[in-house]
Amino acid sequence: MVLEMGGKILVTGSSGQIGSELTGALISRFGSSNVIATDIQSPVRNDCRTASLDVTDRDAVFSFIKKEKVSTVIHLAAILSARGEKEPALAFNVNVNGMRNILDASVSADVGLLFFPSTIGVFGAGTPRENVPVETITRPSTMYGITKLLCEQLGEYYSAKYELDVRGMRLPGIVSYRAPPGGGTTDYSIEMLRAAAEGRGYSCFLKEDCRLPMMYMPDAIDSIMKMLEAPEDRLKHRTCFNVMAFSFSPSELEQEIRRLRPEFRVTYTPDERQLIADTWPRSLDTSAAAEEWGFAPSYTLTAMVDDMLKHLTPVSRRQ
Ligand code: AKB
Repeated sequence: MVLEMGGKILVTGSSGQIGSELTGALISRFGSSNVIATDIQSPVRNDCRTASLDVTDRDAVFSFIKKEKVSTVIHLAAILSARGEKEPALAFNVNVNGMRNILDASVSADVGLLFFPSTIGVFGAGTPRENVPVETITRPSTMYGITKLLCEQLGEYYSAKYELDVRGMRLPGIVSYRAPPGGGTTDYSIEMLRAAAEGRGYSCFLKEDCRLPMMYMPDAIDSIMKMLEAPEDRLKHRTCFNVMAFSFSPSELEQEIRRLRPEFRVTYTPDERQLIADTWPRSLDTSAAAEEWGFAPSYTLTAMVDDMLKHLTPVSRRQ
């Protein structure tokens, strides 16, 4: 099933980094009366209906999806990598039990399409480092990676067993300026750009040469919309598409920022998040996403840094 005009679209985790922007894109494309934005606390927005929905509350998920006659679920509620290592039981509950509740409720209420983001966290120390193919060694060492790999597999299972079209892509670090990210390993990039825009120095929690796959938010939103609207018969994969726009290390980002802010300085004091990043690849093979649903990111690292600093710089500091 493809995302179509007219059906009700439920977004979980809609106050998060991706949700706060994807919800707006869904409203622009499908109309505000067709989108319901939810989060554990009711989201603050006035362009569509909002509600509080805890995805770990199975009864609440079942009754919400049924009562609202939801036809598509965009399931974004999740605990990310760094927070997941601090609170593994919470990560398991939200990421696995939350996904299972959404899957079962979707099957029982005849939802047609379910999207969830997977992650580069599904890879592990045994995965090749460069140009990683979709099918490769996936033995993650973090609770986040383990739970998201299970979500990929549950998505495949429910798609095969029930008439539920489950789709997902392995997102890299996403850089954006609207809602702050929460609890990820790639969050350093946004913190660094924010510090530079505000005229502060930055102490980075990853090593200066730790290259990771990344993408700018407009390309992430465009990719998710493209994937949702791709005809199902063109998809050979379902829940495990690799996507990324470029790779950079903290020191490469620092150099890019210095192009515009020559006075900007970073110190490097890696913490336990470096251990997570050490198990992730540096680059991915995105050809399956390009072939099957037209993945084509447009922002380069330079264009992203220009745009981020333009938006993040306080009006009082702009020249
Ligand atoms: C994280 O750092 O946990 C996320 C991710 C790469 O999935 N941004």
